[in-house]
Amino acid sequence: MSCGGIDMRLDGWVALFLWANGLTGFASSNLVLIKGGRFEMGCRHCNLEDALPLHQVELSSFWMDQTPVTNAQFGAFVRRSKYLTMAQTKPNPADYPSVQPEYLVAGSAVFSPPGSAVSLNHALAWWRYVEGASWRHPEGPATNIGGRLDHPAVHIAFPDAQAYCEETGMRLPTEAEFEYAARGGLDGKKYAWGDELKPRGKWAANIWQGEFPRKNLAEDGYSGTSPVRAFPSNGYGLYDMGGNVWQWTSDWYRPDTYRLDATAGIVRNPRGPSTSHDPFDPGSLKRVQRGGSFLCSDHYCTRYLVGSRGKGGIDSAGSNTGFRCVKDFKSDSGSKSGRH
Ligand SMILES: [Ca+2]
Repeated sequence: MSCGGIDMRLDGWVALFLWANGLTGFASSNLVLIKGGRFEMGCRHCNLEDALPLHQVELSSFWMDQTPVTNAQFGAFVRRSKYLTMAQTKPNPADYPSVQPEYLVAGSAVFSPPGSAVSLNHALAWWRYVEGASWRHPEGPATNIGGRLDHPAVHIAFPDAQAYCEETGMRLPTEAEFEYAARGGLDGKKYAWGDELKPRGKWAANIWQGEFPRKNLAEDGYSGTSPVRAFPSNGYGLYDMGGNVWQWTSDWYRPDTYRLDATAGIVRNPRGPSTSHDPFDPGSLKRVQRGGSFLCSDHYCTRYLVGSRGKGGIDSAGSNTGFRCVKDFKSDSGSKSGRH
């Protein structure tokens, strides 16, 4: 990958020229410059209370990873830093006083389709905690990422994503930045690519087809994760802003965030609430996740709807949890750290 300082600097200056001339969406290596502006945040199509009311948000310009962070990129980070993810680390008994120590083993949640129909109210029916599952071994110790280097890294907990972004001189996107970028310049549309789920009869994202969670028809070509550029980019040149994997944002999750923001008129560069609260799981600290995943379908989850919101406990992840990073736009910031 071309990431030498000179190449990156040239890319940066070209991007700046295009930005100055109103031409956004230019990719600087793996980064896309998202020109700041105002948009209507929230989802009128989702039937989800926490994604309402619609409200006006204004953002400064920023750079964003063109794709979710891939296994190849995460592997390079691990080689540089020797970082161990939370899934690779035995939980500390002091953090889980109600759990018997013998059950505290390193691992992560792996999607495991049940053999028969189950209630969609009980997610544990299709998730299994697998000892040894991690980004290197997505379905457990006997599996690996061979052939999946261009897929998103998964089993990434919030601190893991944060560590990667910091090491590469970046940060996680705010929830508002993610939605603004995902809309790709389209106003008030249902999806990152428009209003049709299957434009021109083709699947536009890696989601679930068939009876969830039992029957995965994989009509879009993928039953699990897909290469990060397998589906068309949105209007800003960003891939996988809906479907494939959930992606962390830096905002704490609260269901009333939009209600409070909407009282403030135009909200500028919101960074989310100062505390987390999920009334359905009050004991857990959660950050907002965006994008839905390959497990979302039109009758379950549907969080690939561009204005919908997801949430995840900061210390947990699964075989459909990934991330991407952003970076503040400054007049000299076209040259990235060169570590992507
Ligand atoms: Ca699929």
